[in-house]
Amino acid sequence: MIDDIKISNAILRRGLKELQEATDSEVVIVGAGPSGLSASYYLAKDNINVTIFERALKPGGGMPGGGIGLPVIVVQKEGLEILGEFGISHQSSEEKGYYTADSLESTAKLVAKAIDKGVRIINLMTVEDVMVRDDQVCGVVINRTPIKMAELLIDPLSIRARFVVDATGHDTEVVKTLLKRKNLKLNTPSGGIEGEGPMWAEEGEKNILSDTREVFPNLYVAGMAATAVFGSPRMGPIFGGMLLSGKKVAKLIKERL
Ligand code: 48F
Repeated sequence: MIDDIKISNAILRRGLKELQEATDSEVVIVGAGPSGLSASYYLAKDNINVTIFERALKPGGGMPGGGIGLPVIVVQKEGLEILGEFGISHQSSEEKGYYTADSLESTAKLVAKAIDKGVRIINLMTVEDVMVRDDQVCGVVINRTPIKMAELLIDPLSIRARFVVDATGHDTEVVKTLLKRKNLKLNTPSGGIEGEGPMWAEEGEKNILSDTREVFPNLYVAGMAATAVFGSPRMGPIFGGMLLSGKKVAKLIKERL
């Protein structure tokens, strides 16, 4: 016999337990796009307790949509090792030196491998603020996405984290919330967000690894958030840099844990 109330309780027990466990994470990654997923995997592979908060219903960010909705991404030679790590198949394109992968397979495998390693992905959860103590980021403030969408006046919850990664893409949402607080400046030339440059894939992909770094004590940027914060050009549907940026931010954080 199947009992409706037991179904409810099974959901509540596990869902609330996961959320409660997330309140004390070693690393919180904001955004489950390619850079956030890659970062989470490489951290969790070394047994680090990682939570990703993703605003949308489904993880993947800009990856599943490929280019103009065709389910294909391009990866350059430097990114192939990461495709191999995730078991993502790729083809050599007729455009020599460019490789293509199925964007849906890529997203699915990034998500699956991250979860296999123990990453907690909590969807429909918007990070709306950061916690700062002694001039250091020490956590994030979360609220349910539908509550934010409906603009309801409902208070959020706080999550402690040793390190936070802004992997929110073009919008650099975490960094923006930090800059709303008085007297806080980033470790960038202007002290703020430099702003993304116009499309130039070669330059953007060249800069992404040096752009991936700590921008405020205990707050790192990865992926397009790193590009936007440091003022490098955007690069469209080439994803090697996003995956490498995730791996790099994981390495930087691991060195400090
Ligand atoms: O945009 P997104 O895919 O970021 P990324 O990892 O990758 C960028 C590429 O997809 C592409 C590109 C490649 O050259 O240019 O754009 O840098 O994923 C960002 C994720 O963050 C979520 C958002 O829903 C998306 O899934 N997100 C954004 N703001 C918040 C958030 C927030 N405040 N709280 C939680 N999640």
